[in-house]
Amino acid sequence: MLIRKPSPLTGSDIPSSEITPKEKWLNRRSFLAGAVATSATALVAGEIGNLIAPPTKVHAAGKLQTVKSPLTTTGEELTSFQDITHYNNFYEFGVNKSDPAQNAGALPTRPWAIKISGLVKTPKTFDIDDLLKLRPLEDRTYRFRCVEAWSMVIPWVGYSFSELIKQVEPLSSAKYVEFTSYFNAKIEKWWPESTIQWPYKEGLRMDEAMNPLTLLTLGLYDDVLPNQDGAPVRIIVPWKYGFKSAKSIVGIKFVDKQPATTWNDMAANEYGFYSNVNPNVDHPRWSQKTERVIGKPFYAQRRNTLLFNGYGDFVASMYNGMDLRKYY
Ligand SMILES: Nc1nc2c(c(=O)[nH]1)N[C@H]1C(S)=C(S)[C@@H](COP(=O)(O)O)O[C@H]1N2
Ligand SMILES: [Mo]
Repeated sequence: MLIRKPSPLTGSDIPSSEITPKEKWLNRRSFLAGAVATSATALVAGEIGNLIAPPTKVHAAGKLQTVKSPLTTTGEELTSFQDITHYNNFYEFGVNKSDPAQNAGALPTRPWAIKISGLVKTPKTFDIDDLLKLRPLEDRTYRFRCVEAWSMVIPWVGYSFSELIKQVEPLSSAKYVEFTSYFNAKIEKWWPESTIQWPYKEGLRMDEAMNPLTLLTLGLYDDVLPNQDGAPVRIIVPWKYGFKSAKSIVGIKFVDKQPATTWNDMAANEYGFYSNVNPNVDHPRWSQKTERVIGKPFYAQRRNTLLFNGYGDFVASMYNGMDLRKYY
């Protein structure tokens, strides 16, 4: 992405770790591989659509009790916990990929309130511990594609954001949702390393926010979110580039106009509001046709990027009639 120093595209990559995920995840993976092999839907799109229904209980090996979501992406190797937590973008804690792991320990994740306001019938402020109890927590593995053309496969924990939206009853005038990340210049003292206007802000159109794939994310690998991944709560929108997924959210506001968003403000010609993953629309400074899979050996890293990150069956209809070159 566009930053002052150093450019993430000119070699600040840290070597990806080869550390093996915990044994339980290997077990889960082989369980899933079996389930997929016997599933009639296994070949849908070749990539995703491998839905396993109904949700089944999985072993509570971590701190959070989760159920397997029918909306999980299967058949792809999970990125290791080590890579997911040591190769991050969280510019409040520094612009290098290894900075958040080092610095985000400073983030105070309790107490934590999320204020929901704007065009809703019942504005509410939720305590994070109530959000954790609001709905059964699901293990939802999604492919994650950063606009910088790298990707991971991450076993997130959470539930559909629509479940939270229902709690506040949006008015019909609510057309967009705006997310605001936590910002404290004294705590996140690395903020001057980029030219971002803090706090970090992101937004979705109402139908995108309501789409069942949009995940209110409270954990990963069956545990609470590590600070560097946006503790204690973030949003994950798996068919969009990673920067749409605001971390450490403190504010959710329902509005009638498309909200200003951080990267769009920084460089509108490079980062659109929609930012749907699209191999046919290149970033002005690099191709989006392929991506580097973090954690794979260098000779196996490149893979083709899929339109909507492979989630087209679930989301493409929201963009019917829209020119995706214009609304990038
Ligand atoms: N508050 C905040 N949210 C953020 C960012 C950030 O710098 N600050 N970076 C974004 C970008 S560019 C990406 S790719 C993802 C990275 O999430 P991860 O580190 O958990 O992989 O978070 C997004 N959300
Ligand atoms: Mo990103």
